[in-house]
Amino acid sequence: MHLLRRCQALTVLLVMTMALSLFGCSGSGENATEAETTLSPVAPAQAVTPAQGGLLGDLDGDGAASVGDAIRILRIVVGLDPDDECADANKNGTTDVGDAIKVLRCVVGLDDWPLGECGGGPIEGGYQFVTAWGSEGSGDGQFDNPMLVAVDAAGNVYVADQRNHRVQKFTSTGIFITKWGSKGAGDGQFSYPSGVGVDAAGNVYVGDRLNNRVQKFTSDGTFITKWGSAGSGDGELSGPRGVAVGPGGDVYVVDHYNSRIQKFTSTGTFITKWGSYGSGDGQFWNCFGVAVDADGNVYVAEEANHRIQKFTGNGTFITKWGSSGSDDGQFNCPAGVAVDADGNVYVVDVQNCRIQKFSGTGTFITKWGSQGSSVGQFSWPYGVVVAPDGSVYVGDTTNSRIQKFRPVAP
Ligand SMILES: [Ca+2]
Ligand SMILES: [Ca+2]
Repeated sequence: MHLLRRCQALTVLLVMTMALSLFGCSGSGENATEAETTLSPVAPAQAVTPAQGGLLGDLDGDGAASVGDAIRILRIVVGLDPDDECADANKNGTTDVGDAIKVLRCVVGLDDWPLGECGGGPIEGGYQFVTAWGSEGSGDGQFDNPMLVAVDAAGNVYVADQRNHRVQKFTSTGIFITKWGSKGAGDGQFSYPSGVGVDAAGNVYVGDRLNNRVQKFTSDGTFITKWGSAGSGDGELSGPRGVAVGPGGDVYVVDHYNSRIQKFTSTGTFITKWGSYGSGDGQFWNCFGVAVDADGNVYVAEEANHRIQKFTGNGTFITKWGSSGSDDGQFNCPAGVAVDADGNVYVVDVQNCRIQKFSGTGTFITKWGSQGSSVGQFSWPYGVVVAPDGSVYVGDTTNSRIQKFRPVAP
């Protein structure tokens, strides 16, 4: 993104905003503008203390609405300033032109000020709710059964939007960037995609579940290659679920109905496999999510065995933890699994409607979440991923939304 282009976009947005505010329009903020879809991601905030909170739309913190606040919002929209959770004046979950319009309406007295509180989201288990986005539907930013999620090195979030047969890409604050896919078996089409993984270069791998294949795309959704077909031979797949990329670029695929993990090169050449149906060490029962740590160790979540298994990158069993239940360290159908830069493991405990966090050897650290639709609550969540800055994104499946949390100091 060139500075000139940003400045031009900023000027256009400013003129548009002023015009809309003068005519008393209220921006819906539902549709991403061209500026939003092309802006480059901003560096995620390294928040380590709980947000103190403030007033929505008051970007300079002086307790009043001003034109300066609106300009600050527009600078965020076009990528000149990092995002601020107090920017979402119209409360639609993203920073957009509508927020600047909302503030300007307050400046000229068309709307009442203040617009509400920002920041200071509920804290549970050492994690603070930051934001949520999405609702049920098929429009941009809407979901139908969102499953597993992934994040790239820049902090962008990818969602396997299963029943919409597509992948959606968002900024770290939930601004819609792009989408790709439709129902079908052609290149770039999907049949109930369930898993998504991203490599260090930003390429996106999708577990195309009922097409029994993996598809690889660029970070903006351009088809690169595909591999797999229905079966149980090497390189064949049966209902692939989770997909994860190791530190060397190899791709691990949860071969759900074959009860095994398959490992491929980044272009789909079969390397190795392990697992069989069962409950012993190295066996799987309804394996679902997979994650790889910085050392190349592989973590697999199994819904029906209610456990996490840890392997070397070539499938040698290391350890396991978990059993059926709702106590700390127990699971009721774990699905998504993720690992952070320090090697901590995060598990979506689907029917307990919570996230549990463990050390890399399975020692329970913390948990958060309960069943419901309020912020910080979940309804049959499936996906979890940790961004480079430690933010945790959860695919809150039955609530048709993504929720973002951040670790906070006590
Ligand atoms: Ca202000
Ligand atoms: Ca907004």
